[in-house]
Amino acid sequence: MKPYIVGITGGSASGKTSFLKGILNAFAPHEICLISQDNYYLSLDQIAVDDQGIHNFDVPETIDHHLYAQHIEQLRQGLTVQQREYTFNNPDIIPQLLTFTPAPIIVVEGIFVFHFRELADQMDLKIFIDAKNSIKLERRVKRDAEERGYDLDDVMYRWKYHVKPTYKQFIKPYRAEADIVIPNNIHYQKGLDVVISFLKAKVANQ
Ligand code: UZR
Ligand code: MG
Repeated sequence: MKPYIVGITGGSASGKTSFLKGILNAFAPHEICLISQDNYYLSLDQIAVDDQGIHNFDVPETIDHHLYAQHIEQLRQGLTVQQREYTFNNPDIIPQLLTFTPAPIIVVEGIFVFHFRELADQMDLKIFIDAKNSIKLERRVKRDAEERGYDLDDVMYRWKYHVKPTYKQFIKPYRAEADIVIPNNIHYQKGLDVVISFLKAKVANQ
């Protein structure tokens, strides 16, 4: 059995995580394995600060992409992989040890997964989630407050100086090499349905 590797990228807060939750919900756990880039962030002391002394999480160097690529390769070979959960440096959350089990479909998700060639070259299908900047910012403000405990000034600063420039430099250029672009300004449900049907057929034919 050769797993089918699906890559999902898009700008921060474009809706990657919720789109792929929709995919995961449509399959039994043994049929699909999600391995997110978030879990490969380096620790805070290894992340560079900008000229204002603020950590910049939006550059590819913040990701241990060799380990990430190696784990994907191991899953392809049918090996189980373990990795510590990333808690976004939230001291209130105790990180868990995540176990990734090989499956017919492996989903690789994150803002730089097309940028890292050792990841992109392993993908059988590339999906780009696309949303307007204004919509992404709105979602980002809400999420960072609710899930990551960041205040508004912090979110706006990062958006302007880290998130927007990185989108232009490291994310958007790869939209052209995606197989499917899912617009997510209003909804993505039908796009999601199409992707699910396609992946169901892949699983059935394996
Ligand atoms: P998505 N990020 C954090 O907010 N905190 C961290 O500790 C690590 C990452 C953010 C990162 C990036 N930037 O924009 C976003 N910042 O997570 C990527 N600041 O995640 O694709 O789900 O938006
Ligand atoms: Mg996400």
